[in-house]
Parts: sequence; structure tokens; C-alpha cells
Amino acid sequence: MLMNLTSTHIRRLFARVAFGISLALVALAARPASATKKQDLDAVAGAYAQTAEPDTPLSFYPQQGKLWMESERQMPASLRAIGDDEFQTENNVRFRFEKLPAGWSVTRIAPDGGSITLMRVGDVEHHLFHQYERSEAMIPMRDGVRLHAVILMPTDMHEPLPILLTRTPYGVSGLTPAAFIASQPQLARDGYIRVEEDIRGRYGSEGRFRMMHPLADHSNPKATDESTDAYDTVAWLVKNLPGNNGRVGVMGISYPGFLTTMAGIDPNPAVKAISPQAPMIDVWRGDDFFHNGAFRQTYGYDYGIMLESSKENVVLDDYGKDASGQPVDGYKFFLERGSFAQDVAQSGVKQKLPTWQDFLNHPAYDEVWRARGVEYHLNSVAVPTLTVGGYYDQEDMWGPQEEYKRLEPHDTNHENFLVLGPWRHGSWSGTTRHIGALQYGAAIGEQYREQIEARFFAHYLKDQTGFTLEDTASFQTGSNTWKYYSHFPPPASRMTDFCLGADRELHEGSGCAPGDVAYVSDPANPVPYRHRPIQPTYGKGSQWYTWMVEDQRFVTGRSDVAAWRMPLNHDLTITGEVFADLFARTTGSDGDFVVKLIDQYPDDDPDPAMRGYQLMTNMEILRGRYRKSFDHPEAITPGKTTEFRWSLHDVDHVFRKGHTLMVEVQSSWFPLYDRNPQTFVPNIMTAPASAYQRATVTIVSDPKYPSRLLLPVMP
Ligand code: PG9
Repeated sequence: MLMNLTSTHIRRLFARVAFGISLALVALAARPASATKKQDLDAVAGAYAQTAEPDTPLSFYPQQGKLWMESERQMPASLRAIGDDEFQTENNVRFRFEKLPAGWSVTRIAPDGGSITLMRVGDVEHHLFHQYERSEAMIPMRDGVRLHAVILMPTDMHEPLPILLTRTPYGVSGLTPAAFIASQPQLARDGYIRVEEDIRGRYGSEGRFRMMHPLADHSNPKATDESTDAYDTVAWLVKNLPGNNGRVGVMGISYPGFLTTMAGIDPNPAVKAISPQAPMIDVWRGDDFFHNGAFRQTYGYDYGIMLESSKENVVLDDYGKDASGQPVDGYKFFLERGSFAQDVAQSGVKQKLPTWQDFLNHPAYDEVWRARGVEYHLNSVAVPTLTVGGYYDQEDMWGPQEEYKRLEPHDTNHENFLVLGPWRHGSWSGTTRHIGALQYGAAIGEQYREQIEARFFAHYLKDQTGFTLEDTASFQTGSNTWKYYSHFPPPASRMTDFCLGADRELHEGSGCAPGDVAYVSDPANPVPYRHRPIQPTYGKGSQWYTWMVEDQRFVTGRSDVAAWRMPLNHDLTITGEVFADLFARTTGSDGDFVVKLIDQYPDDDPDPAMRGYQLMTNMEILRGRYRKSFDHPEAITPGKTTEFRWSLHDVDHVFRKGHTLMVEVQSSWFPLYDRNPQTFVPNIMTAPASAYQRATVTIVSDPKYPSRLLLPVMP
């Protein structure tokens, strides 16, 4: 049975991130006592912020006898007095002021009761807000299909303005001037004609939706795909929107990031700049649905329902309820079902969701996935491209790094730019100073948006000066500083071996203790990838967003997780791509290998939250059957030492002196990835219960088979 599905217009992705930020603020539920007089509005005037997130203060001020509020992301709004010290917005959000010993505070109380307390941090701050007129259009494509768009036209700016376009499967009706300002304050202030469009077959648009529509043959003038739809949309906008300057920028995060990349392939000549942010580039190689052939079971299940069971998003709130009415833990839910074929059979979903069918029938990297691989079309920098990605992107980390790498050899005009930071999926659009327990020390998303993103578009769309990025900007963790490189990875980094010894020590070079490290991997008891209980991806209270920075101590010490350590007596900086190169034996005929590179903080770290913390810097899985070829899976010979080598992605991190460099190897990561039965079967999606067998996995260390990590060490 399909449990508790809520059909809802999900917030547009930008708004989703902004919402995430406001949710993150929900913490304290103090009920302050009455402290102000109804009339005494001057007393409470000022800018208020959370102590840990001071970068988007909310200002309150009196005007014409009423209390008003505004922030960088909030258009001025008046509040209704509902008590001596309490005020309310149109949307029933309440603000209660109180004078505490530390100064004035205001508690924001959401309609659902969630509350946060902000402290007065300074004087009232006013911001520039342009006036926008909102309209909607149905834009005809070359095959007659019409796509729905929302247009925000600035009415208080009189020079010709560029157009900023985002195309999305997530619905555009929420685009209002307030939403634009809330989600993209810098760009809204700079002044653009803002357009968002529903892609083919989604929300208000006509036609048929195809998940990650493969690129069509553009020599056929009738063929359509996301690239031609972007082309036709841009042609219509430039022709029909009054007061535009003939230049269009395209941007988007994630699926809209992929759509942005597509707008840059055989682009309309009016497209002058694109910013693909967290773009999905290849969902089998390393983005949403598979990583190196290992199937992302929770994501594939949840996202298939979300996008394909209706024209509008359907968000899975829970995986059902147990006998006591509690939401079922996703770990238990997927373990009890078994293979993905069982997930589908027991889902209660009546339609044959096309992407679920692709998962079931095309587990290997065949034409279905290769045709969707965008990397094969990145053969020229047709438009200045600013690609943005997160080192902790839980959905599309591979895409941005691959996009930049593919374009870089063709970058004759120096128009291929990359920005990487320790962000989760899209969180550079927020104004936060941390991800999970990891502190950045500054609002690095805001720094990126103001100093790079806004200037990139202003440069290419408005001929303004100030965009100075040479090639790559990377926010380096460990040192918490921005680094600027003329190429990524910087030429100075040197691939250096760190071998995994039989004594469970890591050594730089090859002098490792010879011998074996073994563990038993049991599909009946797989290693969880994050703390349980596990909620559906975008369900209520989901901890999905930050699982990549969870403290690994919750699994370290399990008998099926092998660990190697190297205490550091000097700083170790790694910048570039990390590889795992394991020599292993297994008693099974198939198996998965997960390698995690970890920075273990000292027990006396100055930040109490980080004492002993095991922070992953790199992590990735390889499905053993694909070790030689992604399209031709091959069984592993039981008992034979076999090489497994794969990339753990890019990094820019300083392991500090006094920290411990640590590597963990395990053979499951559940239920993020479906379990490998460890018996070779033709299709893991339909593996029978009898195929799931325990296996002893042995990591070998000797001069002939030196299991190791390759780290890009900076001098
Ligand atoms: N990660 C989502 C996605 C992108 C591309 C394909 C499938 C899913 C997204 O956030 O849009």
C-alpha cells in the first residue's frame, strides 16, 4: 500500500532552501512575559538576529503608528498589534517582544507553534526593493506544445534589462516578487526581468514529461528536448518582453541545474551566461539514482513517486506507521521488502512509473542511462559558464565537478568557472554559517552570491565590472578560507599514496604492515548510512539534508566496518580528486565497497561539538560487478584477490596537526544504497531472498597488492 502521500506544490527549489534555513532556526520555545506597552514601538525598534546566524537580521521599526518589519530577504510588511508586546503578520506568524537582561529579544512563533528567539543586534537596516509586476504566459515551442511561465517585470527601472531564466519541473506558480526577494535577494536588488518556466509535461505546461530528457538530434528541426525548449523559450522572451536588453542568463539548482546546462548546449544566441548549480550530469555514474552502479534505493523510490505519479509533486511524508502510530523507520521498511522489485510490487502504486521501470529493467549502464549522460555533450564552452557545487551535496555532487572537468579542455576564452564549497545540495542560496556541526566561520553562501554569482551575471548581462574570478573559487574546510585557483585541481597538488596496513594503520607511501584485515558483511544487518530512524527523503523532519556530515562514530566500531588511522603531527592539505585503490578478496561472487576518508578531531578540540568528531571529507561506493566495465557486469571470483579502484570525488581540506587521518571500508550503506546480495545474480533489482548471503571480505596489504588511497597533497 502506498502510505500517506500528500499531493502538494513543493516550493521551488530556491524557496525550498530558504525554507530549510527558517526551519533550522526553530529551536527555543521560551514564552517571554509581557514587557512592552502597545504604543511604545520605538522601544523595540532595531535589527534582531539569532546569535549563531547573525547574517540576515530582521529589522522592526515604527511607521505611521504601526510596527513594520523587513530584512534582506523580506519585503517591508506591517504587523497587527494583538497584545501589549505581541504582533502578527498576515500569515498568522506572531512576534512577541521581551526585554531580557541581555537586551531586547523577539520570539517568532509560526502558526504550527514552532518558535525561535532573536536578540537585538543593532539599528534598523533598510534595503532596496524594486517593484515588480507579475504576469503569466503560455510560450509556444517548435512542435506547438505550450509551456507555462511566470514573469516578473521591474516597473521602477527604466533602462533595458536582461532576462534571468530558470526552467524547472517543480512548479513556478509560487514565483512572486516576495518569493524572488526571499530566495535571491542579491539578484532581485540588482534588477532583472525574472522568468521561471514549467518544463514540458509538468504543472501548467503542456506535453509529456520525460525524466532527464535525453538530448535529441538537433539536425532534425522537429525534434524537441530540454535544450530546444530552452532555445524556443529564450527566442519568445527576447521577442515579446518589452524593455529587455536582448541578453538572457539561465540558472538553476539540481534538476533546474541540469536544465541550465542543457540551455547552454546549442544555445540560443541571446543566452549570454549560464550558471548550472548542482547540475545532475549522469544519474548512473554519480548523481541522484546510482553511484558507480550501486542503486540509490531510498532516493530512486521516493523521487520516482514525487515526479511521476502526478503532474505535480507528490511528497512521501512517511513509510507508513507502526502499531503504535509512529512513522516506520526507512531502514526497517526497505530491509523487510528486500529487492527494489519488491519495493515496487508492495508500493501500492498502480501506474508503471517510467523511471522505476528503467531501474528495474536497466540496472547496468546501457543506452537508457548513457543517452541521459550530459557529459558526452560538453564539448565546447558555448556560453560563459559558472558551475557551482557542494563538497557535501547529498544529491548531485558528481555533476558539477564533471561538468567543469569536461568543459575545461575546451575553455579557450577562459569562460569556464567553478565554485565549490562545503555545502549541502543548493545551500549556497542560504545565509547560514554551518552545515550540521561543521562551522564555516562566516556566511559563505552569501559571500559567494554577492562576490561571484551576482557579479558574474552583471558582467555578462549588463557589462558591469567587478567579476574577477580567474577560474575556480573553493572554500577550503579545515582552514575555513576561500582559495582561488587558476585551474582545479591546482597543478601544485601531488597524488600521494597512503597505504592501508594489516595493523590498521595508514602510512604515507608504501611501507605498510603486510597482511589482511577482514570483516563479515551481512545483508541481513547492513551498515546504516545515517542515524536511524530514517524518514523519507523530503518527508517531515527528514535528516537527509546533512547526512554526509554526520559523526561517523555511530558506525565506527561495528564489526563490519574496518578502520585505519594515522595521527597527524603536521597539517595535511589535500586539494583535488581522491581515489581508492583496494585489493580485496570476498567469499561472495559480488559485493559493494564503500570507502570513507575521515578527519577525526582531537578529544580536546576547542569546539566542544567537534571533540572526537569523525567528519567524512570524501566518501563513495563501487558496486563490485562493475569494477571493469559499467555496461558489462562481471562476477567476482570468490577467494581471488581482485583490484577495485574508483574516485571519491574532489576535496579541499586541511587535516590539522593533532587530528587523525582515518579511512573506513565497509560493504553496505543502507538504505541509501540497495543491498548487494553478495551472490552474483543477473539483475540485483529482482534478486531472490535466497541470493542475499553473508560474505567475508578481506582487504589485502602487501607489496604486490598494496591497498591504498591516493590523496592530492598540497606542498
Ligand atoms: N536532486 C534532484 C534531481 C535532479 C536531477 C534528477 C533527479 C533528481 C533535484 O533536487 O532536483
